[in-house]
Amino acid sequence: MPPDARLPRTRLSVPAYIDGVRRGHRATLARAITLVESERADDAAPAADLLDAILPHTGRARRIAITGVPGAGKSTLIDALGMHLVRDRGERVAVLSIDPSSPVSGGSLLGDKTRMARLAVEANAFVRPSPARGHLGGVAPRTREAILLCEAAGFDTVFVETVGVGQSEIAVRQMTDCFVLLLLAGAGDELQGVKRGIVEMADILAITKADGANREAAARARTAYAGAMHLFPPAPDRWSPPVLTTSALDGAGVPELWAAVLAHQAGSDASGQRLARRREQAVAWLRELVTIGLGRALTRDPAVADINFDRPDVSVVQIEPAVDVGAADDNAVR
Ligand SMILES: Nc1nc2c(ncn2[C@@H]2O[C@H](COP(=O)(O)OP(=O)(O)OP(=O)(O)O)[C@@H](O)[C@H]2O)c(=O)[nH]1
Ligand SMILES: [Mg+2]
Repeated sequence: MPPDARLPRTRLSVPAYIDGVRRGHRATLARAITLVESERADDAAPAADLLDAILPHTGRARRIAITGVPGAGKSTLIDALGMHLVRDRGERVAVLSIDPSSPVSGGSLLGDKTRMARLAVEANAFVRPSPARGHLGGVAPRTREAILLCEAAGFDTVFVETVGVGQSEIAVRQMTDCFVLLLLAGAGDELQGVKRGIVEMADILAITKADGANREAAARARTAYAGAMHLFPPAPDRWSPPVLTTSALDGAGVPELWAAVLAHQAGSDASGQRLARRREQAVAWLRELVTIGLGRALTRDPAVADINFDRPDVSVVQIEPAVDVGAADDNAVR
């Protein structure tokens, strides 16, 4: 191991990050995401400056969430979809793969790269696993900022892969335009632990691994889900979530899935729903930043650190009113 392997890599200057990201330089983009994900106090100001600078160049990508229970085939399907976009449609695709960071397994960072083996080596693709660090159970704390950086780097589509554990879907839905739920055939939703609320949030459903011996079961599951979808109240723009079957293995249904994403986008653009959703998301983001910032400011405050909460006479904590929410959070909200 080289002597400095355990030390953090040296940071770039803010203009170097901005320039590299804007030119779509993937190594710089990866380092810029590391900077905004950093919890080091001295990274906060450069991260805020970087986000400030790139913000005017954001907002143009399609933001697509791909979710589903562990092993539903999310990574493999994103690989297939991404290849369809890069090869057949000449687009640039970024994938933020949110790893659940299991303290036991240490997460599957390498696993995700291998399951997107084809896309990971494409010049017009960027695959980035991010540790979730326990934040809301599955979405990395700075996923939203990472999406913005990918947009500033010129990617047409940003996929966010998140594992289906409930809370993370709600968080990821608050940063994407289209929510694709992957389901396994032959398991039935009650058996695969997919909560009704998550099915209700989905804009598109896909029964995965519809190939080989599984093809018929997938078709049956599709029919069952398509019937069940009618029981949910219609979306505000009356979009009716289609249920498709896909195989990442033989590519069946992959172009159709992309066509459904585009149809959803066209519909939500026409109805104004996408804009409304992004506005709501910006408000939710602000709220979250304020909460995180206040929490950090509180825990860093020496007056708070000195309090012994175990003392029986400590029941009410008085904090000085001037709470510094932190430069990064303050500047990032526009
Ligand atoms: N037959 C078949 N197998 C598939 C297909 N897609 C994925 N698999 C297999 O299913 C397993 C899980 O696939 P992943 O893509 O890693 O699933 P995931 O949902 O990303 O899993 P986690 O990220 O661990 O939650 C792998 O062994 C894949 O080879 C498919 O379309 N057909
Ligand atoms: Mg995966």
